[in-house]
Amino acid sequence: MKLSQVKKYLQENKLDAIVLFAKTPNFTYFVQSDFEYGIMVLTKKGNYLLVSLLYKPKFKGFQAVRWKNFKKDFKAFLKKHKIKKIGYDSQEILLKQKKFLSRHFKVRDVSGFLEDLRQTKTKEELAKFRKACQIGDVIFKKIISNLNSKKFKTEADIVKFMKMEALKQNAEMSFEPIVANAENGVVAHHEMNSRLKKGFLVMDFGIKYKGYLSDMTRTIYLGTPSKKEIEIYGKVLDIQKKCIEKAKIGMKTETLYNYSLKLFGKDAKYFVHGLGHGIGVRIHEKPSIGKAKDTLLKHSVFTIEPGYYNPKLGIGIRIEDDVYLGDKKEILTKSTKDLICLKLR
Ligand SMILES: [Mn+2]
Repeated sequence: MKLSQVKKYLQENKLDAIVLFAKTPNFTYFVQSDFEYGIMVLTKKGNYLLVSLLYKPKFKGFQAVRWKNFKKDFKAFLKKHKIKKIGYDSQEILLKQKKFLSRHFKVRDVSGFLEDLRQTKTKEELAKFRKACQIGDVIFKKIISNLNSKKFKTEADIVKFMKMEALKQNAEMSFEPIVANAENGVVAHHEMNSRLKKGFLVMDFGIKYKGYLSDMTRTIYLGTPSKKEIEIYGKVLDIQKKCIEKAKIGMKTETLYNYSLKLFGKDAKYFVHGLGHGIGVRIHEKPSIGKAKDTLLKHSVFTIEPGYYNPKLGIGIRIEDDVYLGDKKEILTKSTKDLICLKLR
């Protein structure tokens, strides 16, 4: 996983190593798996996973170093590899871990470098995204058919169903799903125990597959929408499609965001968040598609998710896809975006 670029970075920045702890996105990134134990040490000469005797990790490009007595063996390891100056990830570190590192090393924050490194995806990563998105699409289909046969009474029932279906496919949710019906769609967080009723139903959920996170939103309608509601949905969908079409390699993200505002026109005041964000081992990565100074890079994966939130009308709509910007542009989330209208019981 781009370990050669790490070596180059260490050389250029006069660091001896980058040290990462288990259960953090960058750790996941470099082992490309959900293995969650030990300490990772990336050096100019080699890459090491320090683990207790319980584990025997086998990962491409890594050597396992198993400790009997952590303190003693860790010190010996440092001495052997002459590690004094290290980089750490300030975004994902516990206070006690930071203290531990400062005690043994001269430290420098390298989270920005790691974030930039992760922005372009390899084929291997893309395959994981594809699988995550595919699982999400299957779950969406099942939700629609269950709504049709009236299996869900509340928004919370749908969330529970998403979670169970993900587990069945050896995956999990990439974040706590948002399922918001009618006027609930206008607020960011709400109690999900009210009965499903007439109105739009926003479903924003993602799948975590082997460490990689997808993020998709579909908005459907329960009951029969008014002409005005159909019109607003159509507008959001049109903007979403146009923004995907417009996105291209080398484009400033702010340009794309401003384009979406222009398309919203007088309704731009109802679009209250960014247009999208990179995804990967974290749910919000670079690039940020809003008022940011980021650029759409070749081989990046990001969301495009315009929304419309009108508290007066009690209407919330969001449509979100995951897009891969390779030689060709590819929409990874394939669920239909045509407005699905379901009968209420
Ligand atoms: Mn999103």
